[in-house]
Amino acid sequence: MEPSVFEDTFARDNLPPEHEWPEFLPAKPPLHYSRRLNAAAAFLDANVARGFGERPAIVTPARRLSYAELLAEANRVAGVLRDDLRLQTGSRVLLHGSNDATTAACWFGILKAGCIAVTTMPLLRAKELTDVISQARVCAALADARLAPELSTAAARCPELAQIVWFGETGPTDSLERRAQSRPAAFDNADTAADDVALIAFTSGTTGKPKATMHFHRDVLAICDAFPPAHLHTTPDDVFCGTPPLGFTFGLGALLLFPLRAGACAVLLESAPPDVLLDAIARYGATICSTSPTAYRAMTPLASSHDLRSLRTCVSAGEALPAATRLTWETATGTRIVDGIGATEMLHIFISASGDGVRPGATGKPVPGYVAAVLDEDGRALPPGSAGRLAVKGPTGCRYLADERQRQYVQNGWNVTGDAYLMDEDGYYWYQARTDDMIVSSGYNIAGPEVEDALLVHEAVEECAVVGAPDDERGTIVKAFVVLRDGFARDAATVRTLQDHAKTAIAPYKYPRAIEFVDALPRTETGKLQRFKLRAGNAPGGRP
Ligand code: 3UK
Repeated sequence: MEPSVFEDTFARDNLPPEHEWPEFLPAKPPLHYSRRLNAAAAFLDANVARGFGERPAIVTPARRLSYAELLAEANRVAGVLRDDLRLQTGSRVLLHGSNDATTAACWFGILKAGCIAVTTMPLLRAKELTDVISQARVCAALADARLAPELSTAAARCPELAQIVWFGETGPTDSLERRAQSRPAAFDNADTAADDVALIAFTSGTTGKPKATMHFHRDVLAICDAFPPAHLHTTPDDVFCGTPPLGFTFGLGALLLFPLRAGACAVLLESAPPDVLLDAIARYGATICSTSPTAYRAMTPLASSHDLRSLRTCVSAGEALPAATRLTWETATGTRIVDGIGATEMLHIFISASGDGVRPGATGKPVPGYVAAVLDEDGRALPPGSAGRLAVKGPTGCRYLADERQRQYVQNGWNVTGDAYLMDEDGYYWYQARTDDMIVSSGYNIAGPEVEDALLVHEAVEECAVVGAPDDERGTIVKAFVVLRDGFARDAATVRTLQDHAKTAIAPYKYPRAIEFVDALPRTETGKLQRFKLRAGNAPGGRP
């Protein structure tokens, strides 16, 4: 490793030992970076230096910041951290805000000051914030004043968190805005090493203690120079928008880092339910939209009443994109979806497909710079056509902060994501299920998402989730939780209709022997189905 500039060595000290790291593939241009690198400079200083100062960097319903303005704002935040709060380089700074311009400026300011950004989602509760603060040994926080109740409760339990600076209109007089005003618009960026930690991101973990993943300055650039050039063909005229929070690395990359790396414009929306997102696409002339499969399903019936002519490409990630969801969206809007699997451990997307390379139902092929394999239980590569454990390596990879689970995720240099996948003869990767979501019923292996895809094409089905449920006779049966569209009855006749439909759409042994109608499906804040809650029988609004 390159000598670190960090005065506070907590992050480097708590990296896993190097023999537990994944293999990092030799960086090829454009993924080769100099040994000293402050990633924030590549997004802000570099764009201003190349004459983009007056171009729009961030647009929100309330504000519009040019690259020069965003650079000045980030520099002032960096000044507050270094000269006002007197933070050492290497200090972990909690960033707790929604998708807005201040949160974005703070993110860059933290990196510029040589501190480590611990970005969190606004909906986290005191308990979750307490875990994050204590695990990452957070020293200071920059937080939206509207989120004060939960964060203050957490802070009271965390002596290591010595300073909180609030931002937003309702903030107190020593708000971040006030402090920043008295700092200069220029800042001498910390001379970080390319392999100094820039970011600690927590997994949205559906079960167990959240895992803190660490990412270096070079990783922050590597994700921008891998997936977007290969599949988005970004230009400075692009306008990005979407829903994932900046506290989720899907959102950080797709809504902030990808646009700014390209000198393009990031539209940030605090919350974007389907009609708001569709409005925003029309209003800001968005060209690239990133959100979840669920959101595409919800937006499809509304699409025709919005002007979406500016839209060029859509990105779907977080969960598998069913072929039916892709088809109905593409038919309704004339815009193609780029599906991509990413993970917090990998920082962003590593398998994807776009344009004529898309095979509906498959995720795609490894993004240039990454390689993938499907492994058996003993870590041997399986031949095409067999389902097994997905393994990847590339310029980014998993380094948990002091966590035993490092040895589960990284095996023989591979990042093992916990997904069951199949590779076909042409090298396309097909998602099956989370490894622990595979259903074994009467000796058959059944992937819940395949049954979900089959049900989703039926007109009565709005959303559904399929899990294994205990059964006296068969051990485990396939059970579907279904949210019906308006106008369909929650009765035995509908159950039978859906079962008959499934039997014709997929091999009959996979049909859901049990169907329960529910009002909604349990999801994480990042939009993922919480199948474990359904297995435990905790569906919201369930009616037997
Ligand atoms: C699942 C997918 C099928 C898969 C993420 C893009 O989701 C992200 O990160 P998380 O750590 O979850 C990782 C897990 O989510 N998954 C994500 N995308 C897909 N499954 N098809 C997909 N397209 O189980 C994976 O292991 O929350 C996504 C960018 C950054 C991210 N952090």
